[in-house]
Amino acid sequence: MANSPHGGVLKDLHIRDAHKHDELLLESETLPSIVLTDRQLCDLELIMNGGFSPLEGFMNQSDYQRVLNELRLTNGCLFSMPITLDVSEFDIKALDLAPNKRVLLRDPRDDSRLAILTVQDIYRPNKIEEATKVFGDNDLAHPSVKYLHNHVKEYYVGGSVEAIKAPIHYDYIAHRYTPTELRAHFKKLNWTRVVAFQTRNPMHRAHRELTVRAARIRQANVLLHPVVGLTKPGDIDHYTRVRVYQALMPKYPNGMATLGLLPLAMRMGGPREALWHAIIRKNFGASHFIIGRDHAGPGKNSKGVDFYGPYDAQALVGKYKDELQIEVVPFQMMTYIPESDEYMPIDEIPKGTQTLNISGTELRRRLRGGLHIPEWFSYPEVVKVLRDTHPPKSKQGFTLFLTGYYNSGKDLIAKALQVILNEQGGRTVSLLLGEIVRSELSSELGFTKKARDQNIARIGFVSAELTKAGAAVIAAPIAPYADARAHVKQAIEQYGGFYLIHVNSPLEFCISTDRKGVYKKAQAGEIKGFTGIDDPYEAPTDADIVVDPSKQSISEICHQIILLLEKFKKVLTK
Ligand code: PPS
Repeated sequence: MANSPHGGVLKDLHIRDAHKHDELLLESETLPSIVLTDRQLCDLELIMNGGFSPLEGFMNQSDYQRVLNELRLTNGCLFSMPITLDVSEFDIKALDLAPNKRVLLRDPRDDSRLAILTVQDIYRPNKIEEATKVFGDNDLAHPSVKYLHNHVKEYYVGGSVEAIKAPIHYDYIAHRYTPTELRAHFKKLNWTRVVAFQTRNPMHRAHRELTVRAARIRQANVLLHPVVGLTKPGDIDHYTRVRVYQALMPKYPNGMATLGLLPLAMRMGGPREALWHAIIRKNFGASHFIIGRDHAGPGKNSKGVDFYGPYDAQALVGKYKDELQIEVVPFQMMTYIPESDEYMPIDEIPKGTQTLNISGTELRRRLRGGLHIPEWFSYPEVVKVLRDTHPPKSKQGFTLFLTGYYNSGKDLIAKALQVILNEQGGRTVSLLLGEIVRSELSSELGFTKKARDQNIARIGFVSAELTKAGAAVIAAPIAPYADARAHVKQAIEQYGGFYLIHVNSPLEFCISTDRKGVYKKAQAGEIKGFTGIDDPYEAPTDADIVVDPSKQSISEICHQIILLLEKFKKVLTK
């Protein structure tokens, strides 16, 4: 038998409301609608499938206030996280929201109709109070405090929901279970004791050892229950993580573990979040829940101090142990002992024993550099998944962005570089000359600042996409404005290298060698707003290299650029 749900009854609203599905759908056509945010969507999915039982909707003011003050709903049931539907004053007026009104909730991804909310009340939260009580601090370094102040709208709408349909997912569907489905799964497998493991990170050998150890101690099976909704900004994307979990599953003894994905929007709320996680796992049927070091920790505050103590979460959940009715399995950090080739919780290791550890930062460094990751730390199958999505610098794409006056020689350099990189091989090479972009992408644009910025933004977008795909991009527009160049740099650097090359030929040189007579026309006023003549050029102050074709040969310049690429490990050597 799976563990009983929080509050005694699993609030699977899909089952409860199935008989009136057609009625709700018909009614929804007549209702005003709220298009949910990504976070509200995650919350609604778990309200509707019973993951947040005993909730049957978004919290009204009295539930909200009591959760803030006492970690309880008004009915006395333990609940640690406010689950609220935020709207703006404009929404309230435009949708004519008021108590007893009904409103349709739509999926932001495909606009589909998910649920009907009956408004109970509309209230204005005190965000500072919420931040302080829920997260312990009103510090914007906390991702949820930042979200609260920067994204959450000014009013909350409380009310119950009736379910029309669950949000559709296209990824890893076989691993997505509702609480009802997971309970049926446990029943089918004859699992009665299930220890759930929460994670938002890739799992390595330490995690496998920890979960197996927990299972052994409690004679239980293991539910890997990673979050695939919203996690901490900057985390490894869930696609990669789920492939990691899939690679890890065969490392468990056959039949010991199940992988289920949880579409939760985490709040990184440390102790309160741990309590909430335990409640959710109870709803999913788990009898045990692992809480390790720094559970759901957001890291450091603006003073450089951790928001929560490493074992605060264990302490808070421990306090409610009796009424929670899901047994918490606390763990200290698992540490590797090379001598016996095993992992042990750090508090159980005898003093003086040699131990090894690879931190998250060190792992990222090794991935970036394509450096060795030992088998005692992770499984080759897991490392392969991570290396595929985190290629070392040498395998990432890059963009060489040449900026300079018309006829400065930037096109000659760009074309020569294309040949050199093609000869080198290993990457596709894309050449985005100013005139090609102007005819293929920006033919309707002129040469005002706005139009030029738009043109450069398009080059930035295409270059970023190509860089993401591992290509070498050589872009050579005039790009006279520093802010537009900075935006391109920012767009590309998320995916690979960006190198700014200032082709700094003096204007006189550009004019005197202009065989096509374009400058003459500009000087005669036949072309208006021509860069260098009657339009500005902001010379970069942040170029990686400054070259000058009036003094250097194209070969010399290309060699200088190749040496720069080599320094950043962008030249693929055999
Ligand atoms: S920008 O500012 O980066 O968007 O300019 P770019 O896309 O590189 O386009 C410059 C080419 O268009 C021709 N041209 C002009 N350039 C500058 N100012 C004005 N008013 C202008 N009108 C036309 C110019 O010949 C550039 O050619 P290439 O060969 O690409 O440098």
